Amino acid sequence: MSRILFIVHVDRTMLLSGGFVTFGPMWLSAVLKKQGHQCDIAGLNYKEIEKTCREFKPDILAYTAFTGGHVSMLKLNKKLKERYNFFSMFGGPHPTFSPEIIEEDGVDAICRGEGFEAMPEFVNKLERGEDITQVKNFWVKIDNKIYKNPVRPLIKDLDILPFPDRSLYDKYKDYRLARTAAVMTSQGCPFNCTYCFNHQLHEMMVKGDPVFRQRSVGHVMEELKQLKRDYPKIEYLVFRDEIINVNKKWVKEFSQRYANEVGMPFYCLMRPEMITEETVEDLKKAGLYFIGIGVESGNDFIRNEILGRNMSKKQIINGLKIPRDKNVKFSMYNIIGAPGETLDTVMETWELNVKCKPTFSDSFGLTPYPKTEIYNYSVANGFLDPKLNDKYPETYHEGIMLNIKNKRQLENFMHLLGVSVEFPFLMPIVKNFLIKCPLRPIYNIIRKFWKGYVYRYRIYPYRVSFRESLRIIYNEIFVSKV
Ligand code: B12
Ligand code: SF4
Repeated sequence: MSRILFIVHVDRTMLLSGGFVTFGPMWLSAVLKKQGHQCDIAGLNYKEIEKTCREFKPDILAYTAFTGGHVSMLKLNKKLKERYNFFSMFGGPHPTFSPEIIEEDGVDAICRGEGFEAMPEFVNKLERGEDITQVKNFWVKIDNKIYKNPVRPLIKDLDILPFPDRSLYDKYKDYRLARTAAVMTSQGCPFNCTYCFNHQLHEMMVKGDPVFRQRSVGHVMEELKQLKRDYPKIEYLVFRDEIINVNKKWVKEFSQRYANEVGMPFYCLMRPEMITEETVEDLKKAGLYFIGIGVESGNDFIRNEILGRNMSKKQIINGLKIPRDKNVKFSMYNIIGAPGETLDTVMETWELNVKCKPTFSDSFGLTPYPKTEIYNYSVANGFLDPKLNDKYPETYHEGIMLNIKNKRQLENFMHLLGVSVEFPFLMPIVKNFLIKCPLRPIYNIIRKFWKGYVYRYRIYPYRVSFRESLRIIYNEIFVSKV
């Protein structure tokens, strides 16, 4: 039996608003526990990890790293290595696409891609003192020599996996108090947007592997019934799947069974051109309360040629009209600061948002993650200096990464977009005056307050208590990195 301590970004106050759990460790913990190992979790905080190390005495520290967040993980791991004796392994999106982090001091192994089969195989071999240099998906460093292995095929049937181990987070009070929980019914996405990790993943995988896999409706229902039993406080579910409605037959069966067997309001994500009357009606009967919709840009060239979204403005407008007409709330997500972005193109994004009348409009700065198509394009066209590879922000809410004209004004616009979609009469003053003032930190605070307000009054189907909203606002301003 090995003792494995997962290290992830844990934002305690965000746990309260639900959905902010990391599925990699939860799912891996379930698989590992089934094979007799013990697992625990700690946030990215030296004191918390040290305390857990003293009490839990882990053999392995297992980090789930995103690009940007990996820098603090590497630093922390190095510091811990000076005091404790453990094997360190890194998995998640960053090592998957930037496996060269194995060269960093203190990193013993990295896992590329899926860990469901690879991690238990590696842990078992390590425990038994067997050869760990040939485990597929893993790169290992022994006496400064690096052993690189190819990736293995993806798991085809997700139903063979146990349910994610939610108890991993039980130690956090905010999590125990939460009224919202997150669920994942699928892995992967069949689309190829240039800024998303899915297209890199498709390229990396074994030829012929299915890109998108979804658990059976029955398997999901069993998990949700268990969740209701174990966490009776939960009133709202957030489906973290990239797109819930890829498979129409699945949606039909899910809608029917969910209404009878679970019957809780829920949030999910959809692509605009895939929204149909039938899907929304079916899902609404089941409990659909809020849809998150990526629109990304109102400019056709940026949206389709640069970001690879492949959808017309007309498809977006028609798609979003459906939830609006059926009284289902929805948010529009926008990307600001892509190559070619100008003060005119962001105005097109604002216009499209205003036309579609979302419940909430949010925006993010384009962050070209290593090895994505947009990264290569940005470097090749002088928008990004590849030497900045270690300078990724931990979050893409704060600023714009690329070198583009009028960057500061575009960042100001990004922070003021949500408010000016809600109150379109503000746009002349935003455009002609506010974005020109060097007040970005203030605009960022306005945006966070607005988000806090929307969360309190619109996003949740239940009345968010005063205490909960105070914690959410506090978190948005002082703590949140997600
Ligand atoms: C749900 C989600 C979120 C949620 C929850 C985040 C969280 N902490 O888990 C929210 C909305 C909060 C979020 C926020 C952010 N996200 Co996000 N998110 C996702 C999403 C859609 C699913 C992640 C997931 O749970 N997958 C399911 C699990 C099972 O897969 P997995 O995590 O990859 O784990 C598997 C393997 O990687 C491996 N593995 C994982 N950990 C480990 C550890 C070890 C030791 C081993 C051996 C193996 C291993 O095994 C697992 C099972 O196969 C992904 C896209 C995607 N499909 O993965 C983006 C994604 C991970 N997010 C991304 C980003 C950028 C962010 C933010 C930085 C955005 C921001 N706000 O600025 C923040 C960072 C939050 C943070 N620091 O935690 C990027 C990461 C890109 C990159 N190169 O790092 C992704 C890939 C999307 C994209 N843009 O392409 N996100
Ligand atoms: S639709 Fe969403 S999840 Fe799928 S490739 Fe595009 S951005 Fe990624």
